[in-house]
Amino acid sequence: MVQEYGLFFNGKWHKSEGKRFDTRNPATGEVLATFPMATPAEVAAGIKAAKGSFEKWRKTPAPRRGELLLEAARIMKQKKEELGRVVTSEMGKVIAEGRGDVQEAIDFYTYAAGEGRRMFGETVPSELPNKMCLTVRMPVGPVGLITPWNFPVAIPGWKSGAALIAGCPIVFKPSSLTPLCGAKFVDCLDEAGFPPGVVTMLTGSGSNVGDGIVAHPDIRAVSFTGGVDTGKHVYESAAKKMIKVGLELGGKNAIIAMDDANLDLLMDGVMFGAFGTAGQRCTATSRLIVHERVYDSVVGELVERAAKLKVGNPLDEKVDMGPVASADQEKKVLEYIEIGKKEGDKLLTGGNKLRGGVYDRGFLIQPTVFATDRKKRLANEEIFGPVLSVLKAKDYEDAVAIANSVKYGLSSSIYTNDLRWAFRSMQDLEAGITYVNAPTIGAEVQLPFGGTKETGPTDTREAGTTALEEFTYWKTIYVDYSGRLQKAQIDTAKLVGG
Ligand code: TXE
Repeated sequence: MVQEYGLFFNGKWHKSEGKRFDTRNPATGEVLATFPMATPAEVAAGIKAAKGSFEKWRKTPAPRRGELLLEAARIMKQKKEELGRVVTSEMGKVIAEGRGDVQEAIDFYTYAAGEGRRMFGETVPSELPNKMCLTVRMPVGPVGLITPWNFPVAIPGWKSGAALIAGCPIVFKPSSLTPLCGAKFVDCLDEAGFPPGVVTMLTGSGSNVGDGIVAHPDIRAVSFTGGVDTGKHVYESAAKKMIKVGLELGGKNAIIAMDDANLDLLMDGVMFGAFGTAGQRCTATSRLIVHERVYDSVVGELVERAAKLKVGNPLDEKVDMGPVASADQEKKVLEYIEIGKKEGDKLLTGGNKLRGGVYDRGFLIQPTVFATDRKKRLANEEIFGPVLSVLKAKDYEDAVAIANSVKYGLSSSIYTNDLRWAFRSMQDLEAGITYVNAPTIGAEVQLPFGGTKETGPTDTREAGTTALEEFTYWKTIYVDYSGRLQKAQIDTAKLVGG
C-alpha cells in the first residue's frame, strides 16, 4: 500500500485539501508515496503555527534546545539504514552515498547541539566608566527552508540544525522529487520532542508553496538551495521584505591536474567527484583542466576508468552510479550531450541513455566524458549530471584562468605535489572552497560552506560557526551602572581634553 502523507504543523500530521502528487523511485519508476500540494490556507496555517511557537522557543535556553538536537541526531543514527535506503530509493544516489547523506545530517545536528552551549557574543570595553557593552545573538523569527532533491536529508539537516539551535521555528519545503525523505526526517524531529509549531513541513510546487513561504510577512529569513534562476527570484522576493536570505545555487567546479600530479590519486578523485551522485552535486567535478604535458595520459586513463563504472540500481552495493533524479533531469542531461556534439566537442566515452530490460524503467545515463574548450557551453554551464568536460591548459596560469572563467564560484581543486602551485591556487581560485589533492566534493560540517559569483551571496556560509549568521541578528547592549547620565562621544571628549 502506497502511504498517503499529509502536512506537518502544530506537532502533528494533518490531512490536506490540496491535490496530490506521487513521489517515485527514479531507478524503477515505482510509486513510493503520495503528498499534498498545500493550499494557500494551509501554508498560512503552517506559518501561523510556527509564529505561535516562536516566543516560547526563543526563550528556551539554548543548551536545552541543543539537547533536543542531540536527541534528533541519536534517532537519525538509530534509523540511519532505513533513512539511507529511502534517500537512495527516492533520489537515486548509490546506497553508500545515501547513508552518507543521512550521516551529514547526524553530524551537523551533533555539531549544532554544541553551539547551544557556545553561541558566543562579545564583551567590548566602553569609553565611559562604570558602563558595560556586549553583543548577543537574537533569533530572527520563523524561517523558511527551501531545499532541493540532491541531498534530501543532508541539506534539510544543515539548514534546520542551524535555525533550530538559533531559536527559530522552521517552515520547511522539500523538493517535490524528495518529499518522502523530508517526511522521514521530520518524523525524527517529532520523535525527538520539539515543541508543537517549532517544526513545520509543507509540500507542493515551488511557485505556489515555495513562493508563498518566502513572501509571507511572518517569515523572517529564508535559506534556499536550488537552481540559479529560482534563487534569483527568491532573492528579489525576500528583498522586498528586507529579510535575510541564504542562497546556494550550484557550480561548474573544476579540478586542475598539474603535470606532476599523482595519476592514480587524481583518477580516484575524478571518478568520485564527477560521477558520484550521478554528477548531481552542487560541488560535482564538472570540468577537468589538464596540463598539456600530461593531457594524453590523463585522458587515456580517464576514458578507461569511466567506461568501467557499473551503472544500475543504486540499492545494489556493487553499483557505482545510479540514475539521475527525474525525467526532467534526464532530458536536460541528454540535451547537453547533444549540445556538446553539435558544438563539435569530442565525445570520449558514454553519451547514451541506457536501454533494454531493467534500464527501461529508470533514468540511467552512461558516465560521459567530452573533450572541449573554454568557449563551449559544456565548459561553462552547469549540467548537473554524469557529464565531465576535459580541457587542456598550457601551464598553471592558463589552468587558473580557465577555472575562473565561469559564472559560478563554489568549489575548486588542484592535484599537484609542487608547493608553489598548491599554495598559489589557494589564493588564485575564485571559489568558496579549494581542495588540494582531493576532488571538489567532501565538505565537512564543522567548516563553512558556500561560494562566490552566481553561486550565491558571499555572506551565505552554511555549516561551521558561520551557520548561525543566516538565522540570527546581533543585538548590542549597553549597561550603564554609573548612576548618572553619561554621554558617549560628548563626555569622552571632555575627559580626553581634560
Ligand atoms: O531546482 P529548483 P530543480 C540546479 C540544477 C538542476 C536545476 C533544476 O542545475 O538541474 O537546478 O532543478 C523550490 N519560490 N540545481 O527544478 O526549481 C522547489 O520546489 C520558492 C542545483 O529541482 O531551483 C525546490 O524545493 N521556491 C542545486 C527548490 O526550490 C521555489 C540543487 C529547488 O528547485 C520556487 C538543485 C519559487 N518560485 C538543483 N520554484 C544545487 N545548488 O545543488 C521552485 N522552488
